[in-house]
Amino acid sequence: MPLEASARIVSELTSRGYNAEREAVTQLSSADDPHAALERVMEAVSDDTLVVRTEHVQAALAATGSDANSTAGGREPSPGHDADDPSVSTGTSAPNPAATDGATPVETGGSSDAGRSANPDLRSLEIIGDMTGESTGTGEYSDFVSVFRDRLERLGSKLRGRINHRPATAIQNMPGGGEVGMVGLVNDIRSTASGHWLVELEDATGTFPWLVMKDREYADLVGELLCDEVLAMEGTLADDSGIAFVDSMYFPDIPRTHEPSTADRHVQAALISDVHVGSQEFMHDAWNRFTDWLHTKQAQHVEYLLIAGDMVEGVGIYPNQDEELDIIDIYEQYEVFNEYLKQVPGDIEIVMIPGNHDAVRLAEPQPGFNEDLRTIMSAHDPRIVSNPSTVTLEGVSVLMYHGVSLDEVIAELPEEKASYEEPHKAMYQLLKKRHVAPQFGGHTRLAPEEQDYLIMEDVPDIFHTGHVHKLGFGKYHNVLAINSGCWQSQTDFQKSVNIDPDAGYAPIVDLDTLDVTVQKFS
Ligand code: D5M
Ligand code: FE
Ligand code: ZN
Repeated sequence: MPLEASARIVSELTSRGYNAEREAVTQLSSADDPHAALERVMEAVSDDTLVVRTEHVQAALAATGSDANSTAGGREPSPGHDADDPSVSTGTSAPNPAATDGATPVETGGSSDAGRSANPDLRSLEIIGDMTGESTGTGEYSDFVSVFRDRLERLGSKLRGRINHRPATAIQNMPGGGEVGMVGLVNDIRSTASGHWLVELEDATGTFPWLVMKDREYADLVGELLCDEVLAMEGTLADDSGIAFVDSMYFPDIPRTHEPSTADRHVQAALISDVHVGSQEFMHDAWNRFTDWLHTKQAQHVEYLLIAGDMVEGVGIYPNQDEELDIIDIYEQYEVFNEYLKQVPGDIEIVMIPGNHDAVRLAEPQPGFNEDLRTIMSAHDPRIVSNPSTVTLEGVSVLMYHGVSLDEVIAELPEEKASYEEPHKAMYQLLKKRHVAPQFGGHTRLAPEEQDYLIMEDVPDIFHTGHVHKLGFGKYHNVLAINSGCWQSQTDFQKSVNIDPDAGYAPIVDLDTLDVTVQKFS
């Protein structure tokens, strides 16, 4: 009964426009007459209430004297729990005895679902790099100059200490035959008639060509290069000083010694993306199962939900997309998305960034949603930030980026280094380049700003992307890379190009260990 009763309460609350804390739902479903209790709470809460909280339920139950045990705070003491701590769960029995997780619940014979373990005081959530409202770009040539100068300066500083480097113009004037080094942006990559590679690097003073011989160990790395990424090269100048032969190549990269931070307690985050509400292929059944699961004991440690873009299907994103739309009005898509968000327990913190299907500018960095859309999506009070942004959860930094550049990395790099089947490997490449979307002028549209918001200045503990609709995760130099799948079944376009999406999965990360488990809802 608990899960079913809770699910009924949740759907009753959402149909009336309310979101609810897990514990509030637990208490309602445990009442002698849940329906009557719900009605009393509805009468008691004020019109502008968005989230029905435990206090509301306790106050309503206490006010009617239905709760014989009520204490001054209207709280019902529960065996085995600290009744003075309002955050400690009073929901005690697991709905499914098979679904225990080690923390044996106290069996009271009463009913509950989630049995919230969260103490909101233990939570911390900080946002870094949200550029919403900070956009200064005008699209003028000077902005392009500034953004690339900033990129070269900041990523270059990660390389300059590692080699003895010179500016491009100084290298041209050095005597032939000497050892030389340079830090620059990749300006051009060409193969020569004899099968060697010519990589042109650019810095603030000019450009210089570097020749990678096909039989050298570094030849393999040329296949990983993308235009406009920052790297360093060392080599030997030709006799006429017009070119240098590469001996070593360096990427900004994640230090191998990187030790990720972890949370001080057992707490989890669900990482998802690509919900695509409004598409005929949006999998509402899987979503409902996911949000029902979040209300269960098994999910009691899930206190954060991160959504990495493509909340809705949008309109006019691809040719003929309208033929597969279930909801044709973009605002209505967000309104319905908001209804689905309400099903998420009200005591889970939600952070979201936009993706290429969302109603914000397409060029990256994408600012967070505007006021109108924030108002539409306000029921669960999510934190809405730019794409990309970094959110630090109890010390664990998560770089969230929608992932449009992954298409490009996968298209340009050899299969074994990046593929749709192993999207996390494409993410490794971005980590190595310390930039979420290095290449300018390709598939990924970039908006020039005074500073380059797409740089990974600090090493994240977790890198979370979506977009390619494939689930994959792994570690690169101890950074956990997760691409989170989607909630949309295969579209006609995906069928035509043989993309088989991983739909209806939720990867769950233990923030205390960075271990991942995948929950399947499809
Ligand atoms: O992207 C979902 C994935 O499918 C991503 O890898 C791009 C690709 N995709 C989907 N539709 C198209 C069209 N029409 N052209 C090119 N690539 C496409 P999403 O952002 O959800 O559309
Ligand atoms: Fe998507
Ligand atoms: Zn996308």
